[in-house]
Amino acid sequence: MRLYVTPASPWVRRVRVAILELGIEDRFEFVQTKWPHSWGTKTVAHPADFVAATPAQRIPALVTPDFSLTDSHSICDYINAELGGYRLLAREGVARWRGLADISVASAIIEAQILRRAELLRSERERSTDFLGKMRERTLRCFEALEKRVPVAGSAFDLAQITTAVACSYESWRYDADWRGVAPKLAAWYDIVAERPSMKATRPAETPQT
Ligand SMILES: N[C@@H](CCC(=O)N[C@@H](CS)C(=O)NCC(=O)O)C(=O)O
Repeated sequence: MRLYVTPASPWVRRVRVAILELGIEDRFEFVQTKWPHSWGTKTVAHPADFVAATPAQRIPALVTPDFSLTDSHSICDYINAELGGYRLLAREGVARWRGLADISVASAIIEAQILRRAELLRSERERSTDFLGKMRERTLRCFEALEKRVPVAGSAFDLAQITTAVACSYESWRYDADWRGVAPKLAAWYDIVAERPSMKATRPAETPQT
């Protein structure tokens, strides 16, 4: 299976960490993508195989022999159900819905982080400071919510924890450490899970430019 990636993307990272946690990396061919900074506002040119893989032209995208999946949610769902024996998210019941509740808040953070990034790639003249402020406020509000449900030490590093850890990491890497002030217990938890081999192997780095 072919997985389109870049080390800067938190959406890609949650998929890559999930794969590493399940020990199934030999099932994938990882294809590094390249992006110009103009991706934030313009449709950019991509190689034909990537265009064929995903009409959304976003990463992550997974091509299996039978179908293609064009976002991290469906890819994580596929990996968990078909390759992971539901070890990263319960198949049903309250554990599933609690997991998805946390995933939805952590994903709201990642979405705001990426929207903010796209806005910051515009020229200063074009940027909306209102929009940037709104995304930052949403991010901090969601960190505050996650602070009220910090994972118990030693509990399974599942999809909810993976998505949360990726959001924490991206915020410090791209922006600042203010989230640690609003979510100190979460920050202490993050410092522990950041040392997992799957997290260390996927530390963010800038995307190669076309
Ligand atoms: N909801 C999607 C979001 C994917 C996404 O926004 N990926 C970004 C990279 S972090 C991207 O490919 N952006 C390029 C673009 O929007 O043109 C997911 O879960 O995968």
